[in-house]
Amino acid sequence: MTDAPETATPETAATRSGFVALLGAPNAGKSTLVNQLVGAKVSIVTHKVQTTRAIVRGIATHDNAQIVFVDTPGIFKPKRRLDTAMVTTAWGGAKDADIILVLIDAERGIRGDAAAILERLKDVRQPKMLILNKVDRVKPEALLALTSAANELVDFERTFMVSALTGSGCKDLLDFLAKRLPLGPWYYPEDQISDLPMRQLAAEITREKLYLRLHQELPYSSHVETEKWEEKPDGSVRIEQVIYVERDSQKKIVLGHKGETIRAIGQASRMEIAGILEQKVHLFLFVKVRENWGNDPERYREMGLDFPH
Ligand SMILES: Nc1nc2c(ncn2[C@@H]2O[C@H](COP(=O)(O)OP(=O)(O)OP(=O)(O)O)[C@@H](O)[C@H]2O)c(=O)[nH]1
Ligand SMILES: [Mg+2]
Repeated sequence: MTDAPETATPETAATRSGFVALLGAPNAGKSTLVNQLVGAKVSIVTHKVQTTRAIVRGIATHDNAQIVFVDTPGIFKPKRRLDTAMVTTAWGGAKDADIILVLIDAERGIRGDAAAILERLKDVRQPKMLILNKVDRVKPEALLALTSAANELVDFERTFMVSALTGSGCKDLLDFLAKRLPLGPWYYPEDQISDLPMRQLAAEITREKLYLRLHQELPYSSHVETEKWEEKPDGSVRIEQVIYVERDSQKKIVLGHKGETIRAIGQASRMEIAGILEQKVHLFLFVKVRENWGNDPERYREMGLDFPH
């Protein structure tokens, strides 16, 4: 009974792979955690709610596993059409996942949006892990109380306590996921860390700078698209982006006094894009008023969202 044919080569038998979706209320730290686990910035982060608008996949390899993290928009009670598209997209991202990580901001606890998410998770069949994030901000006693309260509501397989910001607890999570995912070949080339095209990541980076710079409702009324991407013979790249806003008064705010605001946004964005590309970047930002962009199907297509009718 020797020399039986192997059904798989040792390499393929050893590899694991799968999709791990992160769900949670806005601002729970999903994008920060994806960036921390991938080890590079693939998804933009701000202190404001509703930063992530569409699905962003960040890819990590750990031990013999390729873990595809699916960053989703925060889940909340939608009001506008764009909100509905974001929330539908978030739940959709969970549908195809092998494992779901449910993020709770440990400082906020189970309130409002987080409570509603836990309620709806009862109907989700995939294995679910509870991730208490921002543990750098709370006392251990509070974490234990939160763990038991959440586990009473939902049948979590495991609970992890992490700080996406400092990286605390993140290696344990990666170790666990790398073993927990099913056997199978990798989905992406070994060195790929994101599935977002560079044009889109560049638009996201500008949107991040806009969020960081502007206040109140303005960020939510704006949208950024990369319109031109031209590689120059001298090795530099010329990028043109349009910032869409809804009203003329908003355009004035984005431009700022003598164009100061847009210049600062452009400079911060250009520096970050250049750092990623390792290339000299000439970035040109234009502001356009498009009153009803929040109801324009074409804008949704650009963002990778379905248009809710
Ligand atoms: N102190 C602390 N802050 C954190 C941690 N993780 C994330 N944050 C902060 O929380 C804020 C929101 O982080 P994001 O990663 O954008 O949150 P998100 O869940 O992706 O938010 P949406 O995309 O709006 O749904 C940012 O200011 C982060 O720096 C953490 O572990 N500790
Ligand atoms: Mg996010």
